[in-house]
Amino acid sequence: MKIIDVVGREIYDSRGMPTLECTLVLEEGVQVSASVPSGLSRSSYEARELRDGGQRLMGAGVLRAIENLEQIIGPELIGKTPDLVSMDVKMIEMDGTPNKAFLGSNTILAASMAICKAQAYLNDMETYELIGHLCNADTVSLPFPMFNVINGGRHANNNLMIQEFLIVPTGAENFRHSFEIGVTVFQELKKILVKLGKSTSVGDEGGFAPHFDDDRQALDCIMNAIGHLDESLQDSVVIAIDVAASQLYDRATKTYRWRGKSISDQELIGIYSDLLDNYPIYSIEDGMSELDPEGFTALMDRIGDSVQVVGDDLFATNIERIVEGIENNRANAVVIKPNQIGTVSETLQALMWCKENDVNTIVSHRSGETNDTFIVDLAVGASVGQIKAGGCSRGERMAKYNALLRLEDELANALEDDAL
Ligand code: 2PG
Ligand code: MG
Repeated sequence: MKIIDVVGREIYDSRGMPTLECTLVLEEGVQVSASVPSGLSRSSYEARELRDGGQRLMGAGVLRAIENLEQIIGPELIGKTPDLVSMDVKMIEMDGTPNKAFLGSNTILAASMAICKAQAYLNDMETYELIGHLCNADTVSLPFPMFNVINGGRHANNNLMIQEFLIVPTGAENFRHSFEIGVTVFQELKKILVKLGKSTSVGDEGGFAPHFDDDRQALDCIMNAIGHLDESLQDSVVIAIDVAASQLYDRATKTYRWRGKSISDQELIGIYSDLLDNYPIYSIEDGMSELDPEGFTALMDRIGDSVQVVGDDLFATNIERIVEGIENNRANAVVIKPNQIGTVSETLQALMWCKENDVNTIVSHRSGETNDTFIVDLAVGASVGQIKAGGCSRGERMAKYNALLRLEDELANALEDDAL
């Protein structure tokens, strides 16, 4: 079945900002669509989104991306059978820049995700099955969810330094049980915030976003909420933070701005050590700036033996950066976001390298999302250990968690059928 048309559409993401949807029209009237997310605390190492500039939609329109999709990429795809790997290579070649700045990472990724879904459809597979197949995996598995319960930094209009406070139920029996634990903690946290007279409005990623005395008070509220769980579960719920420290970094003075003060690498690491002594934090993402790789190594030296030290902005899902960073002891885990690199195949290459080298990975949403659940297929198909897809609220975040719930049921049914 061949592609007969490639159509771009300007749609809007969860922040109400324009983003790109690509529809592939196949023979026999079949249509497959994919839409791309957009980050706010972006890394300078990410592939470049193409935006229109100018006055319309604050310069964020994607009409040029649509033009590239329909007039440059489209003619290459039309008349061919969807094939992710060769088509990604072709689009990278047509772009010709190191960071996809010519065609736009949003343009290329929207096409790449749609091609992946179309190829799965043609092979009578679910998208996660095709991804598993492309990763040479014999089995697929569900990830541990990292639920975002409090938003700070650039994802909220509050005074928190840390961008994301997440909880991870490690003692759950299955994904559905994890989700029940996540929802319970989220709802208990809401009651605690109400009692404290704090706002229960949510931030960009669906976690609560009130003002706090400081970041420790946010952690205290989370611990208090976890304390409302059944006693047998309380100790198995751990905390992760994404500091997104690139946002705090002053390039000129090589210091970090923390609660009105300028502090050094070592002082920031001291703050983390203190948090680790007081809270069950198992993972720190972007504890240092992407422009401070030595800071990452210092952090690894201090806590890397016992804590997941995660690089997100540092690596930008770029395999070369990941290899360099892991070899130089900058982190022991990697965030994977398809739109940081701009094609599905390059995302899979990064994931496979991590797997082969025993490096933990976390598949992640962006703060500006659509209802596309592609990252769920990616996490399950490539058997990625962890996924962060936001809080237990907001439709675009729930779309991912609900897709995981459905997939869990589907996989269980398939296992039962096999056993018969
Ligand atoms: C992050 C992401 C997603 P953004 O820093 O990990 O949570 O944020 O999409 O704004 O870059
Ligand atoms: Mg991050």
